[in-house]
Amino acid sequence: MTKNQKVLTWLEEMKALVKPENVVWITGEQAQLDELTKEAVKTGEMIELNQEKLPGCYYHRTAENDVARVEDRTFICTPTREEAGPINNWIEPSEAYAMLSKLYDGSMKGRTMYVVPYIMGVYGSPFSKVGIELTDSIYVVLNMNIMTRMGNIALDMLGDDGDFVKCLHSKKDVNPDERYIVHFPQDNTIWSINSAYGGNVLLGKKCFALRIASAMGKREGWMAEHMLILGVENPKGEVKYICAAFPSACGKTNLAMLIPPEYLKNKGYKVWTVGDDISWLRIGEDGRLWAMNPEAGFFGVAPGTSEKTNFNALESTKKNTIFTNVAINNDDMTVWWEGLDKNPPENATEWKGSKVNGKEYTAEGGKLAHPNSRFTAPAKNCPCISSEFENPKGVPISAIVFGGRRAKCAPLVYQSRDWQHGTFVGATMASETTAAAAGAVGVVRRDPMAMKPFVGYNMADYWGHWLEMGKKLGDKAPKIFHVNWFRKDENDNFMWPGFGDNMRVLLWILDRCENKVGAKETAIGYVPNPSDIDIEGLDIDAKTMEELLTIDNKTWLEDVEDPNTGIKAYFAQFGDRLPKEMAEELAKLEANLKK
Ligand code: GTP
Ligand code: SPV
Ligand code: MN
Repeated sequence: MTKNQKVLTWLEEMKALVKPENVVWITGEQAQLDELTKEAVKTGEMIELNQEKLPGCYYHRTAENDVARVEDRTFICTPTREEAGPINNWIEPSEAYAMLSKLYDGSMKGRTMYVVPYIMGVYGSPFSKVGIELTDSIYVVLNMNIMTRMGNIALDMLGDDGDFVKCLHSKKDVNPDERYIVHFPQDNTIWSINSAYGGNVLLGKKCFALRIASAMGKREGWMAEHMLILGVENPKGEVKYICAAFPSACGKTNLAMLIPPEYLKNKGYKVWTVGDDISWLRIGEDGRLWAMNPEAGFFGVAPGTSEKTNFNALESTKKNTIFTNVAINNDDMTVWWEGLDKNPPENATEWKGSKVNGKEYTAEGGKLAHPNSRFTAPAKNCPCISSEFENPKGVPISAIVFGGRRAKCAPLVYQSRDWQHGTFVGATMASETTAAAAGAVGVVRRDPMAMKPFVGYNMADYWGHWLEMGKKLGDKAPKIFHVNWFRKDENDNFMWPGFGDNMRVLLWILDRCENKVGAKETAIGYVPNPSDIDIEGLDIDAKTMEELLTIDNKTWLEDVEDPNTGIKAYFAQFGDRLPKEMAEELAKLEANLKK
């Protein structure tokens, strides 16, 4: 398959450890994928869906204890604890290898080990990188085929002497007490064991393209970010690109594929999707920041996805898609989830596998689909996929947008004063937790740049890297903004309609980038004059709009000073590794708020 000695040596070592019955190289050829799909259907690992209504679509159910990322079992094993930093779990590397080797010993006995070579990025781009994942799961192979460019194409790009990220995955017996997702940034190595859920096992995604790649980016002068990439086309046909970082299940896929409101569509505005989750960013020859999407598919949240909220995502799932932990409509073997429509199937199988009357079950408050149920869909299925999706150079970025789920505090949108302040805005982001990770949902926590669970080194050094990149970019740096689609009123209702109407905010952002519109200077940055956000055709009154854009200095001061959740306390844990620029910005914010 390959003459690359580094690959062959590593493979022999791993085989000796996990002791598989067979080894199968994944070529990427359709015939092989079809065979594997057949086998998975035979063993029950996958369920065939209605091939007329959903051609090429299959269903997979994970273990009940294995439905989300496990942040408390995720480790960054740098040589010293300080390199991993205070917000990452850490084990000394040799200790981690020793502990895990015991778990992996014979973990593939009686099983087949699939060797999955894959590219993050497009074939031949100097920005792309190769990984090889060893796995005992057909589900992983079939998902990797959607999410990456997989098979011989990757070995070809690797060549006889290329380096690659070494990924070892064994679902073993899916024992949650011995589940580990472990990264060795110095060795470009990832070891994942005892899980079969997406983010824990599709090792090209969060493990490589964010945790390992963020460490590579720091060493090599680029950035790996938890960001969607979209293009906004104006009526003149000019396209401007935006990157946006929101925490897991906070609206990246939705924003990346948004459909503009009718009145803007009629004027000729369009949105194009380049990526929905991860950006690799570099400074181009022109000195601007360029972004590329290293993935080939979407691993999207199903609940809440409907024709109304995200038509393009729904369309993307109509063929060659794998659904995980949604509900099945047994009448016609199609899928259903909360928010798809108001008609839960009567003859349903809920995500855990019980047959239920879906109407009664949901009426009693039961959830047919797991809140973190997902679809894995090829990006090429997306009706609004950008013509630049496979451009090996990526796209030039005009604006970076941070955002979170904040019922209070953060306004609909504001702009930072400059890159340094923008870095501070990203570093101090907070958001309510979601079902994308195991643990409590709805608790506000700091999630800097939406990278809390994904940074592969010390978060303080990562902020330093952001500041470095800003210095290199100088006046060509993208402008940095913060948005919040999730502000709630006293009755717990979202105040902003969100989804397609977020386009109204994007237009303000792009106008600011081109100095076409004014703004109000506040303690936290520039906020729109309410009349500058176009609310034509929206059922929203001027008072609500005011409210959405109000900065309450008292609430903000609490956000700075709260001894448990405040920015000050958060920064303190980084000690003198905190860049002085961040301390400066904090002092400035505090002074502004007290004015
Ligand atoms: P990951 O794949 O976990 O990284 O999530 P994501 O950031 O791509 O989030 P996604 O777009 O899948 O949205 C998650 C949930 O938020 C879904 O249930 C959406 O329906 C909901 N959502 C997305 N955008 C909006 C919005 O503008 N307003 C409101 N109220 N809800 C939204
Ligand atoms: C996220 O949790 O941010 C995801 C899904 O995009 S996972 O691949 O599980 O990380
Ligand atoms: Mn994500």
